[in-house]
Amino acid sequence: MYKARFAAALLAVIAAAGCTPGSATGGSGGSVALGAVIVHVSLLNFAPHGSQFGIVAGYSPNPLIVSVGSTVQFVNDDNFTHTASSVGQTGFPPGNPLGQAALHQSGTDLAQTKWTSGALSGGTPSQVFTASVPGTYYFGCFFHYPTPMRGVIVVQ
Ligand SMILES: [Cu+2]
Repeated sequence: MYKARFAAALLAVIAAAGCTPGSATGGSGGSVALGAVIVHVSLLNFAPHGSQFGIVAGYSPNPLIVSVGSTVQFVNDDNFTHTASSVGQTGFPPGNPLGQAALHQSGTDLAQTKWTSGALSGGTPSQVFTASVPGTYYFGCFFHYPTPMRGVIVVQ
């Protein structure tokens, strides 16, 4: 009896969490948010190619163009760890500007400085980012920047 009631309560909690907008979080146990534009993350699948922003790779679509007010979420399609971490709005910096802080999830809006998915293990989705301010957002992977993992999101 107790076990049955506990199981029912647990299911109710899970159902409630699944219905809460923006409830998705990074790390293990995160879920893909309804309505979010998904950026797939894969070193293996998305080879370097030229773009108006320079060579990009490791994310798809890349560059991604979204309207103001959209939400964006990164999903790691590989079976090893990546990040999607802001490197600013003025182009790709040389070298690797990403420090250890990139490994710890931060930010919920692309317009925030130094937003990062944190370390996304294989198959894991990031937190949801809102695209609230028009602009060009450059990002990359802590482990694989500058080549071959860097991307651009244009918010317009
Ligand atoms: Cu990577």
